[in-house]
Amino acid sequence: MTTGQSMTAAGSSSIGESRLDVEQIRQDFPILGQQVNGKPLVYLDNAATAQKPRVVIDAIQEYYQTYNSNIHRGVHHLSQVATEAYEKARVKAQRLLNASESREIIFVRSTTEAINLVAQTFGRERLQAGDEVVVSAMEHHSNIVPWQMICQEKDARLRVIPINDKGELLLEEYERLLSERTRVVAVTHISNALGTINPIEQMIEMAHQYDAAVLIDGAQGAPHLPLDVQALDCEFYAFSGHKFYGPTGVGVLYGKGDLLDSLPPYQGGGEMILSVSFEETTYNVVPHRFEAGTPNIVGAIALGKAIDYVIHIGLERIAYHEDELFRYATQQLSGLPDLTIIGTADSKASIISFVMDDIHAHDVGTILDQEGVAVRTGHHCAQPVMDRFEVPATSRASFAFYNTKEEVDVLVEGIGKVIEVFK
Ligand code: 7TS
Repeated sequence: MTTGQSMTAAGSSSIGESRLDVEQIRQDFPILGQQVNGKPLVYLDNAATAQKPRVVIDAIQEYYQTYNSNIHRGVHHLSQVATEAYEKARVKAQRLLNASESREIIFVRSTTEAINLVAQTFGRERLQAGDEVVVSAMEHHSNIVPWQMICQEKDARLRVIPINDKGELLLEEYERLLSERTRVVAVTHISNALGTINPIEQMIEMAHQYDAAVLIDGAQGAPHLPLDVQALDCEFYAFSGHKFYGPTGVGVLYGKGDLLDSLPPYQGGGEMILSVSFEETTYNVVPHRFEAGTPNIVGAIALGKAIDYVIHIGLERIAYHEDELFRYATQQLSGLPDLTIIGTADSKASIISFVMDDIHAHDVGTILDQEGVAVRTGHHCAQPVMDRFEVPATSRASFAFYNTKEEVDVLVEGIGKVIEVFK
């Protein structure tokens, strides 16, 4: 943890110690102050999308009010200002991930698009019949289906790392799956349905022994853990802006520079070309080769502001606070009758999925909503996880750095009401 540093996280006041001043931070998120169903909002659906600090909201308004313009093509003033802001955001993402060059950052629509991009470029070019792609049994659908699609097309095989009853990957099974046929390992950093933090460093090293490329789905990882893609040595790392306190419609794909240079384009159009004629088109350099058409300019700029905001608070302090909340919530929920936590890995992030005896998750969610508590219910786009644990759905509370222990108490009281209603 960072200690003893005087930081002015979240606005103007000095925190002056390693703990977060959560009440101060909450002032930066206008949405958190509202009431839902006559109760103060308790927002515990951060794994689906996180709330936005005022600096992000203001950046969006400022862009449209003062310098809305297309980028990389105008000599006029507004275009230059917008281009500079967009490219600055790329450098912010580079620093967040500790990528060695800014061209290794590609702005995409979301994690989903990032994974499709890799499957349709790297996968399309490198996979041959009989090759294998390894994913895990705890992947979000967006890290399964794009691989399934390209495997079908190439007559390649999708292999799946199984998980144990705690929701941990079985590393000895992973080792057995790896071979000279493995071209890609695509695995999530943190499971959105179970909260498991996977040992990706070790998994990347194991994959590299077979020269397989590794894509890390960082949709849940990037907002909650400090990252260093150079130390990790993964080929690709993907995350979504909207789970990182930024806007929807923008995300980041990191790829190793030399590898990106060697890949064909994903989509064709403006911006990704150097020259076009009906006889021949030459493609632009990385990252522009992968950013066809007018991108989400304001999205990238506002994501840059979110990155500044998060870095200012400090991902280590965020991880520490969220871990405290997670431990407290786990302890409180474990004491409740008729409630079972799904996903009890030794290494977990601040995501708690649970089921209640004879009560459907949607009923849990509806009653909690009456108390102002927002949780997600359903299969969380991870149906294989539901199958593995033989449940149709779970209720899921997922925490961010602006959540408090008092909010955990409201959740626990709300679940008490659920029990009252159904027993
Ligand atoms: N990967 C993981 C691990 C995710 O949790 C999600 C979204 C995605 C990929 C896809 O992200 P997107 O931004 O491209 O949609 N997870 C969730 C969730 O848990 N609830 O809603 C969306």
